[in-house]
Amino acid sequence: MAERKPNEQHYDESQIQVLEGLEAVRKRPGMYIGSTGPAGLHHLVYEIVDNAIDEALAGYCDRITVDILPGNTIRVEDNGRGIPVGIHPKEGISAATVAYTILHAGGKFGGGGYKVAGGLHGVGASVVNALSSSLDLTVYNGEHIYFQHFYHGGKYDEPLKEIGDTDHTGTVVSFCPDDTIFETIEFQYEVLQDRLREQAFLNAGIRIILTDQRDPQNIISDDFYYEGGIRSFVTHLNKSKTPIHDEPIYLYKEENDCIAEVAFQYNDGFYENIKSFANNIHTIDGGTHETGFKNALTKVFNDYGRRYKLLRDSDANLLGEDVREGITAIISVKLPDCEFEGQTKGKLGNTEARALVDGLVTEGLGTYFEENPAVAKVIFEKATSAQRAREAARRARETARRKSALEAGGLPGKLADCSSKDVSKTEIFIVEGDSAGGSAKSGRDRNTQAILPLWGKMLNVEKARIDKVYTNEKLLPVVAALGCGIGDELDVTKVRYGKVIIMADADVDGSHIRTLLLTFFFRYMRPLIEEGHIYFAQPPLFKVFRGKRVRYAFTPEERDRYAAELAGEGNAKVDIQRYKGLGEMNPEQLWETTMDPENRTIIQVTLEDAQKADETFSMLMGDKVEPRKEFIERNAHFVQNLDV
Ligand code: 0RA
Repeated sequence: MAERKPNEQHYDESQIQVLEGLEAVRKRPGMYIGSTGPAGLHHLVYEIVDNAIDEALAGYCDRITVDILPGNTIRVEDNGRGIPVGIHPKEGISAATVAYTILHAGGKFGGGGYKVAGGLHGVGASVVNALSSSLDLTVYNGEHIYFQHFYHGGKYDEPLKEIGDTDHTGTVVSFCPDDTIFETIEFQYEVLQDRLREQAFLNAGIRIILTDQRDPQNIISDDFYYEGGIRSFVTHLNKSKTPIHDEPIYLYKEENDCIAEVAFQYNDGFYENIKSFANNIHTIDGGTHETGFKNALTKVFNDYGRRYKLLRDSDANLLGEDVREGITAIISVKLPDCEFEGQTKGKLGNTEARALVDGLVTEGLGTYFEENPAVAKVIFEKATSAQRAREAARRARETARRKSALEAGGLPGKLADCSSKDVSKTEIFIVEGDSAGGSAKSGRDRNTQAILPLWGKMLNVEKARIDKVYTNEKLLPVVAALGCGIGDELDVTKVRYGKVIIMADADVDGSHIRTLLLTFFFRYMRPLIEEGHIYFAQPPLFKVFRGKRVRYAFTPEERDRYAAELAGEGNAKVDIQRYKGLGEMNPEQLWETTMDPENRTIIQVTLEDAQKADETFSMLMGDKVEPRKEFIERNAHFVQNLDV
């Protein structure tokens, strides 16, 4: 056996430490990546891509490719300088190996620039390695190619090795998540697609190519490259809307190593869609940068209005909600050191970000309005019309309140209420259609379950302001039954039921009503979603029975499995009934399969679901034909499958 070099000995010692560190990650993956569900799984990809984006932000990389390979191996390649391969002075092993095996090896690779990760989790490459069954690292440094193979959560038999020559530079990482750790290792293309598209928008000029090669017969790919950066992001978000001015307004400022940029464009709708980011991390709960933006926007509008006598002296000031009606905005800041607050770390805390963005918008938008009076005029008129509508809504609300005070307890006539008032137990089923409503009423537990059948014509929330909700025959009963108010008057503590369960058929109409209601909740009662009050009922699709033995199936796979089980050895005849709608079930069946808390499955609606519904809704109901056509073509197969 060859004599040991001092270097190798050091290498063995550090390997032991390394494995202890990585073992901690494998024991408590949730602490590092949030969960071992799909969100945590996809997070692994973001960690590796974020490292490549850091290299791009440092100015050395402009192309990142992400491939999903058969077996759910992910391959991420960048054309940066290549991870440093020299021996790390302290650890005595290659710096690349350090980055992939030592927990919080500075989290990042050191060096200047804005480290994009470090936000929600930002845990680095070693965590990805710890949670992978295998990982291959290849580095091209312009002279040589280096390679190292890891297996079973970061173990390695050989150090980083030179394996050839090259005149290219870059880093390639391939990893396969450990299926003994994750609930599933099946990557979802759409999830990666959304995130990588967003990263390409946030980092103008970087090309990110995503390819799904899992099915050789059906290779899917997207090439994300946006010279316009967040301007293109705004255009993308507004694609199914009708903008009221041609180009997004774009403002940029760099100060004390901090960068702030905003892009926004108004459409003829009534809602605001503001997304903010800090170091490329979506700050879902906003924070200082968003506050700075909103304050400055309101200020600039009012100053402009007063200066040019667009607001008379007797007029009240425009409010924030007036000047944000119909806005689609992206706010992005890059700071040397981001601080995230709140329970989910979704809120930016750095105070300097508020002043930075406020200053940017105050100066930048002021100048923009001076230089573009025609655009200023249309936007300003939109804000004053929002102001008038807000006044009208207040009056409508008061009228509605006076009216409902005349009805019994202010509750809608069609509501079959429950007797309990204990919100920790009560639930309301919102049911489309009178026949399903009838079964639900007879089948329910009267003590805790209320039923509200919906009827009448739905309001197109896309095309109406809040005042119309108060006069809509379909939505008003929902508002009245829930009892917690809507819009900025909403008070979640007043909600009359702990669970609000939308019960609709598993067909196109049912999906329509779900989308409508979710959009309504998303826009006017969002805290109910945020606090987990909204659910979908899951009625079965099939009844599989042999005489008195009955099983309910929720998918065609379950149907087939139950049919085989019931048929048994002798292949006896099994009957299958397909439920076309809730109305076909008798009260007992509906109770047993869909309403009984002991047996049913209900699905809690997340804010993301609602956001998606809202986007789908805008597209389906908006004025633009093209995105609608595209959507229908893309989803045509779902529609076909519905009636197999
Ligand atoms: C040179 C130096 C440093 C990092 C990198 C290159 C680098 C890291 C990664 C991670 C993924 N792809 C990469 N490409 C390059 C360390 C920072 C420094 O010392 O300046």
